[in-house]
Amino acid sequence: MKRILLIQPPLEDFYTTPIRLYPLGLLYAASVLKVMGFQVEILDCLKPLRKKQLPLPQKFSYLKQHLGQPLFFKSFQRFGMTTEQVLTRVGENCPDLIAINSSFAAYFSTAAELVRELKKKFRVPVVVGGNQATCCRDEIKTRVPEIDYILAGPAESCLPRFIGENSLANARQEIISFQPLDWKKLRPAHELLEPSSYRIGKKNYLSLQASRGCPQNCSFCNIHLVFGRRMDYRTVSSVLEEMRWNYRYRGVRLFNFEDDNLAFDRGWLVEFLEAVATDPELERCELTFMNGLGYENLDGDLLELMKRAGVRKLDLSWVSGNADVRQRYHRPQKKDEAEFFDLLKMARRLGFFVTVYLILGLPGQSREEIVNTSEKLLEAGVLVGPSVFYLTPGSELQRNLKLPLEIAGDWDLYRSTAFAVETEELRRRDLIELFLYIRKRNLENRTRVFRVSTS
Ligand code: B12
Ligand code: SF4
Repeated sequence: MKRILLIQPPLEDFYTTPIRLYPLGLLYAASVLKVMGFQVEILDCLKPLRKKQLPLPQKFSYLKQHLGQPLFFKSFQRFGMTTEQVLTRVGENCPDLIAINSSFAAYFSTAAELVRELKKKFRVPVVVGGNQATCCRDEIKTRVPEIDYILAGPAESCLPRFIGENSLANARQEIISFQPLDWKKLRPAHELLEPSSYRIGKKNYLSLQASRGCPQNCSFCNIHLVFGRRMDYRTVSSVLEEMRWNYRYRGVRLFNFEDDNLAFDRGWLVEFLEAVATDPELERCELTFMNGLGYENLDGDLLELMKRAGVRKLDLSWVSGNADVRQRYHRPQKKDEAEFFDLLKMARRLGFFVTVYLILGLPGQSREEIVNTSEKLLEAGVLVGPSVFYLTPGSELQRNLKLPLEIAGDWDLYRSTAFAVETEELRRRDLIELFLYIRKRNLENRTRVFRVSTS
């Protein structure tokens, strides 16, 4: 066993977010395999991000009347390579093992179709891992028996075990142990990607993680199934080393943190931001936290420090403006509404471009609450990020919500664009209207928000 090809599969949806498709999980998997002596390559099927319009799947036919209307999605699309292109690239690579990332329930059917085609054409074992593989391992086995192995959990633990149990290493590889590796001591294998393929505007970017795990219990979240409930931070120096190396050798100028709760330990964050702010080499770099930062530990001092460290945009998740709803879904409760708005005011004064994310359609949320909250936020000079509620496999809500099997059992519907989960208060029509309403109001406010934030 020598060559392993890691694949980020194509996806099919009404939209995607091109600036966040960095295959970080696969780069960690690649790093583990490299440490174990394998020859590894990455095939990112989302690069280049070609789009092809597809016929609207029958199961989304209820959206047909809305497609193409202003501010709504235009059409259902395939993003990335065609299956034929993937098969050609795999054929050229001649791998001994193919390992596919499956992060999303919503896109599992595309990944599954790819596996079936790969298995028809090549006599090569296929392994699948990632968030979706972890949360739905047994179900995947039943649904797609063509997959040879489904590996649950972080690559740092499941891959060494898998290699050991299946005797996949060859005699020349000096593997002393098949024990889990410490993710904090690994650096994701950024070098396997072409830097110029990952750009935001004119800047090369990358995504990275400084911490894993989250002690909160938000009912709609399933992250603990992969990374656990304990915060586990890297040392500040190792994060800086990763940043400097990529700055120097790959021209990276924007570092996007995909941590789930980076601001949990305020002390760590202060130390990190101070180190970036005073590092001569990283002086002109930008930091983003597109997966959102917890606002509970943020304050004026920290915001000023963030500014000095090259943060310009803030993505904050408030979920709902109704404290009862936040409590019902176990959101952190340390800051009340007044304190949250004070924070927004400070952030705006310092010139940050702020987006506050709301979920639309949690059971218990009402139309009035969402409209009032959105208006308050727009009044405070921030943009509103509308995130239509979707199910995540293995989350408390997904397990406990009483939904018809046509919804609960159909992973294709585990995406916000499906507007799949209707509640007593909010039917599908309401969700679509609210989504469009927020987009329209954002647009009306965008110029004002941008002007203030850059002045
Ligand atoms: C960045 C991100 C995105 C990016 C895309 C990332 C990509 N490369 O494809 C964007 C912004 C586009 C995105 C979109 C969506 N996302 Co998202 N996203 C994330 C996020 C925040 C970080 C991913 C990441 O880099 N993690 C860090 C890496 C290191 O972790 P990891 O990927 O899990 O990898 C580890 C293990 O899983 C494993 N592993 C991973 N791959 C492999 C492969 C093999 C072979 C093996 C053995 C192991 C292995 O080892 C890795 C290292 O330990 C995750 C949450 C999270 N913390 O993971 C959600 C997450 C993946 N997203 C999720 C969802 C649902 C979505 C949406 C579908 C939601 C929606 N709006 O409908 C949208 C789709 C929108 C669209 N049309 O594009 C869910 C998926 C849940 C599920 N199982 O279905 C997650 C888990 C968040 C959540 N709990 O809600 N997302
Ligand atoms: S949503 Fe964020 S804060 Fe809540 S449990 Fe998940 S990772 Fe933690």
